[in-house]
Amino acid sequence: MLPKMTLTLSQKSSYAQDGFLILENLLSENEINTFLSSQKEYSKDFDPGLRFHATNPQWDYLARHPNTAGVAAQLLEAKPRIVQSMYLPKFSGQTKAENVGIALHQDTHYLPTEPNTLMACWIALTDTSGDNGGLCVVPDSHRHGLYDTDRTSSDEHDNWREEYRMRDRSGKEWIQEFHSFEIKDLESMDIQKLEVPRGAAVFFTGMTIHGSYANLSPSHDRLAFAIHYVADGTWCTRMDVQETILVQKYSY
Ligand SMILES: O=C(O)CCC(=O)C(=O)O
Repeated sequence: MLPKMTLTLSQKSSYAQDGFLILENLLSENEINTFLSSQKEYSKDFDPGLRFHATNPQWDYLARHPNTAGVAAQLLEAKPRIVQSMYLPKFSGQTKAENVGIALHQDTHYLPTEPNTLMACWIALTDTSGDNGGLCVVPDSHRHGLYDTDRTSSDEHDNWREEYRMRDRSGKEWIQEFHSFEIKDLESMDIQKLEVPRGAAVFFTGMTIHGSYANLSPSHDRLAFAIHYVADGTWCTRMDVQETILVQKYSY
């Protein structure tokens, strides 16, 4: 395991200003290979859900790692709680339809929390860029509230609809429908296609607009793993991810 990174003041202020921060060499080659080979036992159709870190040691390892949860603690200035984790592979050599991207969005739209401390750590497990469906962000988009949206219409992006059970702090429950959307009036020149090398990660706030396009590369897989955290004491309104896991050991 690589030693825990300590963020500089300039890294923290760049995260606060831009809404995201890229850090290189978070994971070692050995850690990446161990994770990827552990995934080979699952079939393509296996759905791990959003809380596989609660039962799978390799997912748990990445979600609690000093350079993921430890950095999240420093950015949140609080002990982090793991909300959800996702393995996000987009294999090369596929058609656009087989390999669509995730429409640009703000995570807070899908995962309301109170207070809003939601943040993400998106780890590149291969070299990623705009050429293989890498992560895109809109710098400084996190300071303008939730943007207006339209139902997803482009064939570039996954199209879905899902109903979730919700519960607020007072115990009130309801069902809420969520669906994929496009952010209205987004200028393509505002979208930054990031180059994130294998072993590096992008940390971004729940309000930062981000997403991706299809991997149209004939030969370069885009493999990524994302973990969403909140600060200890935060309430997650969606019931399917309400059982968050506290990572005790990192100071901030
Ligand atoms: O990996 C992607 O393409 C997008 C990931 C994402 O939306 C997230 O981590 O919240």
